[in-house]
Amino acid sequence: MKELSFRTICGFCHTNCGMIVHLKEGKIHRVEGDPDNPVNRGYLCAKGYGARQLVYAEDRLLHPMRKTRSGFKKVSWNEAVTFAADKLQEIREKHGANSIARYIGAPTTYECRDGFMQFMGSFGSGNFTSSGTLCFYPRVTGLLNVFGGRPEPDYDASKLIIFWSSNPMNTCRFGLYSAYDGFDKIIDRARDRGAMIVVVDPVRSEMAKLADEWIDLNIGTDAALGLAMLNVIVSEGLYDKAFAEKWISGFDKFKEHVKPMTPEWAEPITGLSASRIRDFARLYATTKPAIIHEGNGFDMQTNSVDCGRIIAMLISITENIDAEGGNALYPIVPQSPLPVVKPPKTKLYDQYPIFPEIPWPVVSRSILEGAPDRPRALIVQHGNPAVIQANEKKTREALSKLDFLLVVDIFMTATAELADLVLPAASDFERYDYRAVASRAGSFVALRRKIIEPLGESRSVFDVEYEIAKRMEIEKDYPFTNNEEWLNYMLKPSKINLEDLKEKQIIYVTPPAKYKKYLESGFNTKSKKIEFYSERFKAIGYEPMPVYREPGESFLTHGHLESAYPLQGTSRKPASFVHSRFRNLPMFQKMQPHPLMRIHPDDAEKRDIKDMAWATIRSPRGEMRALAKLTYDTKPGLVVVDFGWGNPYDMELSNINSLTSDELFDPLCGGTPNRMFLCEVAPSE
Ligand SMILES: Nc1nc2c(c(=O)[nH]1)N[C@H]1C(S)=C(S)[C@@H](COP(=O)(O)OP(=O)(O)OC[C@H]3O[C@@H](n4cnc5c(=O)[nH]c(N)nc54)[C@H](O)[C@@H]3O)O[C@H]1N2
Ligand SMILES: Nc1nc2c(c(=O)[nH]1)N[C@H]1C(S)=C(S)[C@@H](COP(=O)(O)OP(=O)(O)OC[C@H]3O[C@@H](n4cnc5c(=O)[nH]c(N)nc54)[C@H](O)[C@@H]3O)O[C@H]1N2
Ligand code: SF4
Ligand SMILES: [Mo]
Repeated sequence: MKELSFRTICGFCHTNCGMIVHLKEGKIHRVEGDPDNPVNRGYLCAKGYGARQLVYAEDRLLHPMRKTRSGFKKVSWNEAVTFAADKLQEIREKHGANSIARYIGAPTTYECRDGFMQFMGSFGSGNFTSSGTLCFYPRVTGLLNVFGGRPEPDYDASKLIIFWSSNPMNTCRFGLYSAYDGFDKIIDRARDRGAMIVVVDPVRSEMAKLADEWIDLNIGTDAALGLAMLNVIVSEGLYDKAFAEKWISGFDKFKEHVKPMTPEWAEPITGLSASRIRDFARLYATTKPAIIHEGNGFDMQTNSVDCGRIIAMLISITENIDAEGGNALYPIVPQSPLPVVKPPKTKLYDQYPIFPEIPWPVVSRSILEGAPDRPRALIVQHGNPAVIQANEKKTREALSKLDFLLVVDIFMTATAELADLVLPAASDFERYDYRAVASRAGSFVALRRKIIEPLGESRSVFDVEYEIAKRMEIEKDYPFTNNEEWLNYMLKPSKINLEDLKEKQIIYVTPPAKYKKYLESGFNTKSKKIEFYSERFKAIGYEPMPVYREPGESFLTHGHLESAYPLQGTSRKPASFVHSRFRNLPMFQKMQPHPLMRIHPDDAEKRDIKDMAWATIRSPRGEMRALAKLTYDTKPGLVVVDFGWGNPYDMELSNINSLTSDELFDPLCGGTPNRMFLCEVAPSE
């Protein structure tokens, strides 16, 4: 039988590569990269090739499942929707509209980003939470507060590329949402141009191995490095005075602020010599244009927002902001607002007022403490908090204490197992969806296509939320009733629709990037300038200028733990998986069956730990097991443990977040230090 082929986009990670799906006898037969999608130009990573296994997985959730005393029971959609609507109605009558909260995981698809948004609006609850405190929100909060935008690296004209706490060789995340004529060729092209590559990372990451220079600072000390670089740039006059005068607000105060933050001050903190810090600052300030691609490495520390501010200041003072070959503010695809009317913020936002949503630890604590204004019901969509949030034990406790937990997923995950009701989601190949992509050539929209009918009784999220809304008689504000209508509603401001996209697959909706737009309209901040001194932070009682804070769980802040837990632990995202996903699929399992713990040979020898033998890692919170990998890629004293195991189909004691603390926070955003904990390691019995 002839193969039928469809262009679409992968949804397994934020990169959303163009993909061609081939069908045989109505079933997905094979997939390949789409050469005409500017994101990947034909490349697919190994995970993308696993699409067929995911769709036809034996253990895929295909029916609504309701928890009973004797375990989960298959129920009809009618029963599931009635149960959800009744429960939510009952909770609202007893405790008010803010008694529900919506939780999403990493928004690798827009369906994930938007699912249950309008439902919250129609229900009247302003409680939005997610994995955001661990992902890119903390550093983006920092960037936004300095220059009012989140720039994308403009790789193809850059002379110096700094990957700062990012490892896109593993994560394929070269920008936030941008296309580069094949992201897998960015490094080759940079090399051909003679551009220099520097990596700032405590670990010799896959990207560090390719770099011209690896700046191997102590973990969690980026703010000290960045502030010392700013000190060098200011004190050596490596910036344009006219630019600073015109475009930076509070610069005089800032100059005083960084005066004591010399490279000599930063040396014992960062573990980098003062001369190395000076050289790095000079290199960055004098090689133009240059990029800093800041990544997720300092989000899961306790000084993430200020790290974001410091990076923004480095980018600005060197005039790389919105510069060709620097960090550019690409045009944005216009989209409609969701929900149509946003409910007011609740009291749960008060503790971290600059953060755009409620940090999950605030929600979790309110539940555990039985606070009167706590959410009683949680809708978890496309997320797995039980595995990915800090302190697995406490997270599970909080989820278990809810009056009602609704989970929408495609597998029976650790979080789904705790739910009262689990709804089977249609996969990325069974529903319409889209992605807005920024790029030099202009910003475009790419279509995710419904290629096959949803398997079993699985359904798309918008379909489900509308059904529940209808049952509750709160559907009148809904601007859509299914994915097709949602897509058309969202893209109305871009003047394109589903029919156009079906025909063309990719549609550019903005002109090509223009640089230095601030020359015409200033920056998107209150003062229209780059804010080195933040009046907003000051008014809240925060430090108006960024500072170095000793990282979360360190020997300085927690000296009493040092004798029992003399090692620092951090986590790593393996290339074969996205977070906690898909370790139940044979192909993925084969790529990496078990979590690894990278340990320096000196530390291993002291503890009699052998290469590729099982080791147990203990922290003040709990323990996990991993295969030890002896390597010089990590420094003595630092063990690097793989993240993402912990679902029911994984082995026991495999979740790194059984080790991490939910009691230490970035004071500006409530983020937990999932990248840093004190620990000890021993051979496993
Ligand atoms: N220690 C440590 N902790 C971390 C991190 C770390 O590096 N170290 N990383 C952090 C980061 S950056 C993030 S973003 C979070 C990630 O946190 P999450 O996004 O919560 O993690 P995922 O495992 O991706 O969970 C997504 C869930 O969506 C489900 N899913 C997949 N496809 C579909 C679909 O089409 N529809 C629906 N409804 N569901 C679907 C998957 O089965 C999975 O259960 O973890 C954070 N936690
Ligand atoms: N294969 C795969 N790809 C993914 C994901 C995945 O789970 N797996 N997740 C997706 C998501 S949601 C995200 S947010 C992105 C993240 O992607 P990236 O932004 O590339 O971030 P990570 O790979 O999480 O971490 C980058 C580096 O930070 C380093 N690091 C740790 N602590 C510090 C520190 O204190 N300072 C500095 N300078 N560096 C530090 C780590 O050693 C690591 O090499 O990846 C996305 N892509
Ligand atoms: S999982 Fe791989 S193929 Fe899919 S979007 Fe991410 S990088 Fe592309
Ligand atoms: Mo993330």
